[in-house]
Amino acid sequence: MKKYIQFSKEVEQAKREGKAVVALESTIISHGMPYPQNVEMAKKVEQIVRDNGGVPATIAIIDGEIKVGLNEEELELLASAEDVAKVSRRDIAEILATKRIGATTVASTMICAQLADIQFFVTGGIGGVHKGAEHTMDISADLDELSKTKVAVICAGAKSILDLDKTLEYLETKGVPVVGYKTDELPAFFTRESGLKLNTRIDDVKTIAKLAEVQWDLGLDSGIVIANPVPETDQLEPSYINAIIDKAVQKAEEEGIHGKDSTPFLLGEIVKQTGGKSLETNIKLVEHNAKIGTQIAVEYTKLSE
Ligand code: PSU
Ligand code: MN
Repeated sequence: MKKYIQFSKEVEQAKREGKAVVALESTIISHGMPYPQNVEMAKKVEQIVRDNGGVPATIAIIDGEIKVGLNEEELELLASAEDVAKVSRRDIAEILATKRIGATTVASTMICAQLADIQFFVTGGIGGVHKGAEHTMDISADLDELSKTKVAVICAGAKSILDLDKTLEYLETKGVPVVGYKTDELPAFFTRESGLKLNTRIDDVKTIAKLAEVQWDLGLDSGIVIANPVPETDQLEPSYINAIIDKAVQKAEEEGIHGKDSTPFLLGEIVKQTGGKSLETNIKLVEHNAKIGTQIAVEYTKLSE
């Protein structure tokens, strides 16, 4: 299995020294944001991880290898190439075998992080149960992955392009801890609140790191969702953004968009309809997640000292 993994020098050295390595996904770059804001975001987020005492490991598939830690050229490629595949669990083997360029989703980034022995992963939002899933059965593979892969995902909750109520129910059924960082509610990505109460709230990063240690010490080999709300000054007005989201969902239905194209289509529509305002919020919340996620990862490394 190690023959498929290629670490960057920076990540390899960090692992040797026992430093906190933080995984980052690449679908958010290739399919979640337009160019060039996507590559700017990717570089800035890596820098934030470094500034907080961690080492970033952006993950993607290139030339038949899982790259753990990308250089600038590779980030640029992921951000601008036309033929980047969106790689979830089912696609990993195919994209490796055919040597295509692949951007990893939350699910596949978790898998690669676990293979690379990285426990913490920062992103924007996770996939979930789509609206209308009772008819379409469109449920992101991210949720199943969270139930069986030992990686903690720091995110701003999930977008209300999804059925957030069912998403939480699904995670509860699968036994995935969902921790609100300084919040009682599941954040809804662009907004700090969703109206959905969480079971767990923890206000300090040290205790979250401890929770992760206990979870995995017990052999409860699942992921953990750490939900960090968008900063107050960056959040969007709920009625404004939710109206735009509803329109985007309706348009996707009218145009018959489904399967793996669904989420990227909705994300693109929202950026268009908000005239880029949603993109600004998206970038800010990922940056905030990078800061908090790295703090948690650093605390986790201290537990074993
Ligand atoms: N939500 C976002 N931005 C994203 C994604 C989700 O706000 O970029 C991406 C992530 O990579 C996530 C994937 O894992 O979409 C989920 O896609 P799907 O719903 O097809 O599983
Ligand atoms: Mn889907």
